[in-house]
Amino acid sequence: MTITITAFERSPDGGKGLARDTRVRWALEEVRQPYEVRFVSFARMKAPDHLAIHPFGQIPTYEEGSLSLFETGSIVFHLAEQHAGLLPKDRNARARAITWMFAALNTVEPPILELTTARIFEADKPWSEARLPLVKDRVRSRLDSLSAHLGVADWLDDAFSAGDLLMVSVLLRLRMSGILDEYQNLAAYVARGEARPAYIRAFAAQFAINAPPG
Ligand code: GTB
Repeated sequence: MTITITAFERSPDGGKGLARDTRVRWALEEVRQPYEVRFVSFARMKAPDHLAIHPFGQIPTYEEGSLSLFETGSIVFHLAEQHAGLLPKDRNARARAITWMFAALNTVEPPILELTTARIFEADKPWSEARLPLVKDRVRSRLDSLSAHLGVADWLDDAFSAGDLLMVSVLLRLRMSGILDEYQNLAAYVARGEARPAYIRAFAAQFAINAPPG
């Protein structure tokens, strides 16, 4: 059955892979599932036909036959359940990998999103300069713990899993801020994720659409 995802008609990041369709593309590549992409404009995202599959009017979405999903965590989990390659077979290892998926989205991603908001959307506010160090420290607090857990390991829990896919995707957003490079093992962890052939294919696919001309 054909899988169709949605992505920005033109991503504001110009192909840096920061929009959330990249993590879904990455998961699809890890499990070797072909997919099609329906590109949507910001206006189209708020139109009734898109709202019918994404109540919050966002990308990405996932359609496969009569199933339509939104939320990258749910989409990656669905793929990991349906196909081998993203979740271990052992029951406990599988539960731990799922725990890391939640940790990436519920514990690590929120302060990173807050930093993006502070750096980009609130930069012109009179209180922005005073607030930024507090926001950065909340990110560092999460990274201190994550870095201590990872130590010298390659992945969060033995073999690469959907937990790593989401964690790397979340951490990637920090690169521009310079904070990721304060943590040598986390910077290497992200680079390890980006070096996976499946990530390289996913990145190239979104880059081909979003790269600035020339
Ligand atoms: N929790 C949801 C999920 O994980 O699926 C969040 C989905 C989401 O935030 N989607 C964003 C969106 O559709 C795109 S990724 N925004 C439009 C809207 O809300 O109206 C967020 C994003 C946007 C732009 C960049 N960028 O240019 O760097 C990076 C990330």
